[in-house]
Amino acid sequence: MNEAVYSTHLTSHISHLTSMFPSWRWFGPSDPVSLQDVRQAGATGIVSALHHIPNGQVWEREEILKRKAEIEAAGLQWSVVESIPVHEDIKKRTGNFRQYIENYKTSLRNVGACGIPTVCYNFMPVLDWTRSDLAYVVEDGSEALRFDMKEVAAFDLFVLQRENAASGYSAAMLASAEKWFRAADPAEINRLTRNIIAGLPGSEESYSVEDFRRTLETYAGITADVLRAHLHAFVQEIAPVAEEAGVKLAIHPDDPPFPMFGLPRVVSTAADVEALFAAADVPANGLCFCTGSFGARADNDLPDMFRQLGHRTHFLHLRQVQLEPDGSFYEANHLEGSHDVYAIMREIVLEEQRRNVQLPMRPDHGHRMLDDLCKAGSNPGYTAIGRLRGLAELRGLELGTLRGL
Ligand code: DNO
Repeated sequence: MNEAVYSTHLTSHISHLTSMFPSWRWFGPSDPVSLQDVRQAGATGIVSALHHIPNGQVWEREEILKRKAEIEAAGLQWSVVESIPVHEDIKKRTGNFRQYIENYKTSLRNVGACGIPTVCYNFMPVLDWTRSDLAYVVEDGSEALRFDMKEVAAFDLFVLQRENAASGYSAAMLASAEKWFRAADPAEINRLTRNIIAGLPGSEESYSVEDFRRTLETYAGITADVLRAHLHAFVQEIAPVAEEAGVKLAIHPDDPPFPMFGLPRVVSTAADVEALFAAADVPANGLCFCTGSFGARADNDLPDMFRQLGHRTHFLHLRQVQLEPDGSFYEANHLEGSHDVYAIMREIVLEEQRRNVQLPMRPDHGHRMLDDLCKAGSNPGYTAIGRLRGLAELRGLELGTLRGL
């Protein structure tokens, strides 16, 4: 056998060729997945946020440094803040929005001063990401997250009873939503309601049906154009501060990337992102390229989008969705689903070489599988083993892609 096999040469060759910065979302000390688990999964970067700080308040340096020290004590590096949440007042430009923008700038300066290079955020009104089923059993027995259009429509029409809701759905969708609702028992309806409005992991908001209805009303008159103008005005203020603080901003796309419950969406397509880049033309004004979020629209061609938007992409969320004809989707294994993962990976690797950067990448979500199926208290989408599988598969694909260039 060739002597080289026994030397470290091969391993160092491999790590030299790995271009992404393998990262992992960690919700902080209460996360059932420990930092040691993360190391064993093969990630070296941590994506984390100070969830205990109320939305809108300043992240003080002391608090940031405390979390950073904890991460570093485990031999890991805090690669990305996900997220500093954007207060609803900023999205609507009402109430205390001026103060909240000032606080946001201070937080960015503090994050930069503490040496964390990237901050992810989103501009989705009212709800962060949305799913209807958190335990959709796929054919191998593992559980995936699912967005079922007829169930979401049933919630909208019959639980929320939103005025004019029916005008947002096709006749066929109205019929299947009604059929589903008539057959569903109260426990199912309750579960669906909670899944949609009680707040998924990482969301900063949680509502009762009554609160949700009231909050939706506060968006009356906020059309897509108005929300877009508010986003651009916000980014025009914070991007120069981020630039100066040495922080790269990475906006997370809408998940899913289409209007829901009458709320507009403005970060769903390449055109939306191009307009945002143009609104504040500095490198710090960038994107979190989330393949699963953009990928929930059949008309988003992901490799094409990456070719177009990669130059300002500062963070990667990699996962796959399986699309269905009525607009529903579920989260497929990381290398399966409706999009060509190899073609996307190729664009990523080429862009990283062009820019000579290692983009932080986290395997976004994963199925609940194996031992995790027996554990209580895991965060939907954020179990250890499903993400470990995703990370391993993605890193293998990356290495193969690099070697094959
Ligand atoms: C879901 C996540 C989102 C994301 C925020 C970013 O799994 O990708 O909650 O963190 O939208 O601000």
